[in-house]
Amino acid sequence: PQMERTFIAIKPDGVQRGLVIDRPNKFIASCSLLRKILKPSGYNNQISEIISRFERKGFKLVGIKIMVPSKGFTQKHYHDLKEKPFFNGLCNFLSSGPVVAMVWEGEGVIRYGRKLIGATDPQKSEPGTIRGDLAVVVGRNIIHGSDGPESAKDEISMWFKPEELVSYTNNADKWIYG
Ligand code: YYY
Ligand code: MG
Repeated sequence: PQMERTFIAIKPDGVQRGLVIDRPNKFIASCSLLRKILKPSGYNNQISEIISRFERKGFKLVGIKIMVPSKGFTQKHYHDLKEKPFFNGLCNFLSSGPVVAMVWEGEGVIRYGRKLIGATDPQKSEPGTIRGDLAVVVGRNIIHGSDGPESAKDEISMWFKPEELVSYTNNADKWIYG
């Protein structure tokens, strides 16, 4: 397979709404940092929702962390949009709370990851997509995904150090790729 990697981030709204992991007892119990951050939100019902959609597809998680990015960091992340009227609000929002930053690997994961996420405006995202199923307005569309090979490369290197990414063989790989 032609392996590639993309950068996916669950924005502060997705974290606070408890859409990160859908089996809190199983997953959160194993991660004290997540437990501390997610408990106060009170929405612990289906928090693996987003991660599980990538996982069930057959993509492989090779990096994950939770952090509150600084305003300056989010401005760098969204530098392409700096002329837009919503740029300042967007950066304030992305730096307002914990973000779950991830790198996913797989054949076609950059383009297909965008399909799983759905259109930028949740009003236009198809049902079945993450934004279509779980979000209502563009300013709170709960997830980010790199929009092409260039941005994937740039965003991965911005958000992760090389040693934070893990290459490994998944037992299911041969059943996913043949
Ligand atoms: O890549 P994607 O997140 O789907 O959209 P972008 O055009 O890169 O915009 C980034 C981010 O900006 C979007 O997820 C929400 C926000 N935004 C907004 O608040 N208002 C708009 N009219 C367009 C985008
Ligand atoms: Mg974008």
